Amino acid sequence: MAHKIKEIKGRLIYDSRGDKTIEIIVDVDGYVGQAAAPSGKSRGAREAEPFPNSSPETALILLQKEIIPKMKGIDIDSYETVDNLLIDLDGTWNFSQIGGNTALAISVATSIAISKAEGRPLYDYLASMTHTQPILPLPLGNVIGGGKHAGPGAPEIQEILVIPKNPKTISDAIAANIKVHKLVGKFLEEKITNYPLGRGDEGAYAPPINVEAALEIVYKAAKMVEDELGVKMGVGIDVAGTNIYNTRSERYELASVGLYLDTEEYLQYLEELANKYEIIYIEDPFKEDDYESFRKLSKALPKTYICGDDLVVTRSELIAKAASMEAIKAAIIKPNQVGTLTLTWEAVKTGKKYNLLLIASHRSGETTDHYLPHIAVGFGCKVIKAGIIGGERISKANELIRMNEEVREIQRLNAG
Ligand code: 2PG
Ligand code: MG
Repeated sequence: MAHKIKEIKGRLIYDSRGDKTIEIIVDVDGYVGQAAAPSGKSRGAREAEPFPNSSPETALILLQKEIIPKMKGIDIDSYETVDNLLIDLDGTWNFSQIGGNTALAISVATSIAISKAEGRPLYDYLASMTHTQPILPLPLGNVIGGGKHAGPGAPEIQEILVIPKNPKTISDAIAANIKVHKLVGKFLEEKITNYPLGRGDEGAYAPPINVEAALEIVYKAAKMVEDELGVKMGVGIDVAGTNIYNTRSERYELASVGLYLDTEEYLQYLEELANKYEIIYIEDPFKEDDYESFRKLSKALPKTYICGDDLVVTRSELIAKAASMEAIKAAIIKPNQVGTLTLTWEAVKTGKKYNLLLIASHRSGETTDHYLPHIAVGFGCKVIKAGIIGGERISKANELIRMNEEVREIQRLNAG
C-alpha cells in the first residue's frame, strides 16, 4: 500500500540510565508514530555506531539538516523504502555517519505510523510484511547481574537469567519470572547481612557475592517456583565474555571465585557450571571473535543453547558464519545493533534458515517504549529478553499482556 510521509521531527530524551537518546516522530498519511532508540553498555565491536561521534546532539543536528529534508513528502511502500534511503544517505557499513540509533528510531516510528494508517497493531503489520504467524514469545529475564551493568563487588558474569519453558499463558510466564525475582531478593537478604537489595542497570540484583553463590541462589529459586506454579523453569547466563577476558594475560578472569583461566580451562569450567546448575542457555561465553571456542562449547553441551550476541551483532552474515560452523544454536536480535528493521529482519531470516533459537532483546539503557514485543511477534522470535523488574522493563511485559488479548498462542521451549 502506498503512503506519504507528511512530517518528521526528532528530539532528545533520556534512557533508563539517564543518558540522552533520540526520539523520532513521523506522520504518515496523518497518523503519528513515535519511537526512541535504546543504548547498550557492553557493546559488540561490530555493532552500528549509536550516534555520530558518540554525540546525540550531533545526531539531532544531522537529522534536521540532512535527513528530514530528504524524507519529508516522499511516497513509501513500507518501512523498507525508508530503511534503504537511510542506508544510502549514511553510506557506511555501521551507520557511523548518521548513527544507528537515529536510523532505528526512524524505521520503527515509520512502521508504527504505517500500522496506524492501515488500522492494525504494529506486530500485525510486521507479521504481514514477513509472512509470519503471530505467536507470543517466552520471556527470558535477568535476576542477578554484574559485569558492566553493576558496580564493583557484583558477580563478573553480566547476567543470570530465567525462562519459563512451558507456560500456559504469557501472564503465567511473566508471573513466574517475577516470582523468581522476588524469591531471589528474599534469599539474598537472608544470605548477606545488611544487603540493601541494590539493583544494576537492568533491574537485576547486583549483590556482593561470587558467581557460583549467585547461580546457586537463582537455581534454587527457579526450582521452587517450578514446583509451586507447575511451570518448567530454565536457568541461563549471559557472560558477556569479552568483558572478562584479559587480553594481556589471555585469560578469563573470575576474581570472585579466584579463577584466572586460559581458554581451555575456562571452557571446562563453563561445562561444570552448566551441568551443576542445569544451565540451558549461555550467551556470549567467550570473547566476541572466538568462533572456534563457541563451536567447541556447543559440541560439549549439546542440550544447551549457546547464543551469540556480541559474536554476531544482529548481522545476517555473521549469524550465517557462526551457524554454519555450528558455533551457536541461538542468536540475540537487537535492532539497534544494525540500525533498521529491514536489516533486523535479514538477521532473523538467516537465523530461521539455520533453525536457531532467536531472541529479540532489549539494551541495558532502555526507554519505556514497547515496540520490542511487537518486533518479536511480527518477526517470529521465539524468545524475548527484556528484563523482569523496572519501569522500562515491565513496559515490555505489560505490552505482551495487552497483546495476548489478540494473540492467544505462546511459544514453548522443548529442548534444553
Ligand atoms: C546484553 C545487553 C542486554 P547491553 O549484553 O545482552 O542485556 O547489554 O545492552 O549493555 O549490550
Ligand atoms: Mg549479551
